[in-house]
Amino acid sequence: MDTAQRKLCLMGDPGVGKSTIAACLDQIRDERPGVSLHRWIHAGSEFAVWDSGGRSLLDTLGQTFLAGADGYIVVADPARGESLDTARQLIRHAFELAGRRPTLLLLNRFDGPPPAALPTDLPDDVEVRVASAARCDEVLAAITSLAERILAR
Ligand SMILES: Nc1nc2c(ncn2[C@@H]2O[C@H](COP(=O)(O)OP(=O)(O)OP(=O)(O)O)[C@@H](O)[C@H]2O)c(=O)[nH]1
Ligand SMILES: [Mg+2]
Repeated sequence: MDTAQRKLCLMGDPGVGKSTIAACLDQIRDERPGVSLHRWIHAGSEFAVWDSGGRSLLDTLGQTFLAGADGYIVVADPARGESLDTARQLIRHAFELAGRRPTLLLLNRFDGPPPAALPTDLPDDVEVRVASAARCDEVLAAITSLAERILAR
């Protein structure tokens, strides 16, 4: 068992499906105002997933929330264009404030068809995946891929 705990920060506009995604990982281990912590074990390594539920964009970018992050999971709803703009902004600011880290941009398709086009012009460290938050198999595949990039660093 790897004793180091990795921190993943889960961010995105209100209602894009962050908590639904987090619920695929494990039960909530800790709940504080504006943040829920989930614990997830992958390949013998422990990940703490910080869900920024109910926070404003600015709060999410607070130093405490982002401090020590090993990776970012940024969620957007491709049917809500502004949530993609927020996602790009969050990625840019997180890289500036807490450092460039492996990042998953998860497009939650809300059970609809996959988006016609995936966003481009994203930094190298960002992997874009389409998944329905209601389907944990897709979510887990996307987060596993992120975890493996973190563990390989
Ligand atoms: N059908 C369907 N509903 C979804 C999906 N993802 C999220 N929802 C629903 O959309 C609503 C918002 O999802 P949440 O997971 O609470 O979104 P959130 O990003 O955590 O929202 P905040 O914490 O308010 O920022 C809930 O009612 C979910 O059940 C999905 O893939 N399919
Ligand atoms: Mg939430």
